Order: sequence, then C-alpha cells, then structure tokens
Amino acid sequence: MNENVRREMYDQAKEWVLKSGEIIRDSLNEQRIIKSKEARNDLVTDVDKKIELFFVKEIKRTYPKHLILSEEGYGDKEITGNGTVWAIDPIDGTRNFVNQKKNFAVSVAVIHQGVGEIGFIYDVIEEVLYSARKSEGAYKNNKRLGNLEVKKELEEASLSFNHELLCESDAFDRNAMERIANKVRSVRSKGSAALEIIQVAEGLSDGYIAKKLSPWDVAAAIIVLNEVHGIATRTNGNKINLFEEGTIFVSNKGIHKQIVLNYLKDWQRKLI
Ligand code: 2AM
Ligand code: CA
Repeated sequence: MNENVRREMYDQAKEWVLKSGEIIRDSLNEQRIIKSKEARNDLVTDVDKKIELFFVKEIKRTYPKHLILSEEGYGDKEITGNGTVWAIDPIDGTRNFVNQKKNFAVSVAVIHQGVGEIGFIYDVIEEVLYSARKSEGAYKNNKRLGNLEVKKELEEASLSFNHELLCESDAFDRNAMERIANKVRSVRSKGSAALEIIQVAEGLSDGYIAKKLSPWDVAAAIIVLNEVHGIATRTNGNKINLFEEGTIFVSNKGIHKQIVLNYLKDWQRKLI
C-alpha cells in the first residue's frame, strides 16, 4: 500500500475508533441486552452490534470498494483476500465488558492484498489507543513503543493462555499447557485476545497462547506486535494467514522457538 494512502486511511480510521469508544463509554450505564451465541462462553450485546454497524456504515460510505470481515455479521460474507479488507471486532472481551465494565477493546485492522497495514486497539475505559502503521512503528497514544527485549529464560517468563486451552478436546493435548505452566514463572488470563497480544507488544507479558481465534480477534494486535519485532505464528510455528481462524502463539523472539519446539509443536492432535 502506498504510504500516503496508508496515512490518510490511518487518520480516518483513528477518528472512527475514538468515536466508537465515546459511544461505548456513553452506553455503560444503560441496561444491556445480552445474548449467548452458539458457543456456551460466547456473548453478544446490543453495544457490540451498534458499534459494528457504526464502522460498517462509515467504511461503506467512505470506501465503497473495501470489504469488511467482522464478528457480528454486518460485514461481507465473501472475503477473497484481494483488495483492501477491514477486520473489525467492535468489542474484544465482551464477557469483561458485561461483567467488569473494563478490560475490553475495540480492534480494527486494515489488510491490503493479505498484508496487515494498519492496526488499532483501543482500551476504551483506560482511554489508551495502541496503533501501528506497517514499517512506521507502533504507538501507545502518542508515545512510540520500543522494540521488544529478546528474553531467553523460560523460567522467568510470564505467559497468558485462553480458557479453551485448559479444557480437554480431541483437537489438542492440554497436558502441554500443564508442562509449560510448570516451566514458566506465571500464567495469567485477561480475557481479551487483543489486549493480551498488546501486553506482549508492550513487554508486560512474555507470550500469549490461544486456541480458535478469528481474524478480527487478532489482526490489529498482530500488526502492532510486528512493529516492535514480536513474533506471531500458529502454535505449530506456521505463518498466520490473517483471513483464517486458528490457534495463535505470540511472544518475543527469545522464547518463541523453544516453546514451539519443546512444548507446542507436537501438541495438536489435528489442526484447529
Ligand atoms: P470476544 O470477546 O470478541 O468474543 C477470551 O479468551 C478471548 O477469546 C476474547 O478475545 C474473545 O473475543 C475470544 N473468543 C473468540 N471466540 C470465543 C468463544 N467462542 N468464546 C469465548 N471467547 C472467544
Ligand atoms: Ca467481539
């Protein structure tokens, strides 16, 4: 993508992301309409839908040729990967939004010809905007994030896992998680994939391992992580196609290979 086009889209998207945060903050004291989706742990509220619709309307009005890949169904059904695609999660961490009224984020990515170009993760309650443009660095509000330290000692690492990894399934061996937990210093779980990847990008956590995440959960945060030289792959070490659902393992360069080779690679009974 041309640098000027990227900057122009970044400025436009930033305006929408900040506006979406304002709408969410204004809605915090209203009575919520909460529904469970097919998966037992998956929730959606009227705010998730309202915010997604806000983005879809603005993007379609401003960039009619762009496609939208989004969680709540207002985006496009057929995504080929060609052209410009927006991956949008109106609220990442919906359960936190409902239960805690914090620890959730708006996540917006722009992908052009399959390459992540622009990423925004907005922690709406803390009013912290993480952003990145490809090859132009990552920012926390207006402060540039430094490159990640390369830490090698697993014994000193703090990781986070998502809930699904700790449940037995025919798709993976959860003993791998127990083996990793025994090796590292601590394991946490925040409940928002986007914010957990961002914690790695900020150097506050050393890695995040999760199962079955969608493009809108991870694309924007991976774009930010790339700019600080963090690594994001599938749990078997394979490259991530930003349009596909799957597992994810993000970390700094120092521990990535050892965790994939010693703990994760043989862990999947089948690809998920
Ligand atoms: P969501 O809040 O947008 O649904 C929680 O571990 C993290 O995993 C959140 O980022 C959540 O995103 C994501 N996730 C993806 N699919 C999920 C599911 N079926 N159930 C619960 N969380 C899911
Ligand atoms: Ca969501």
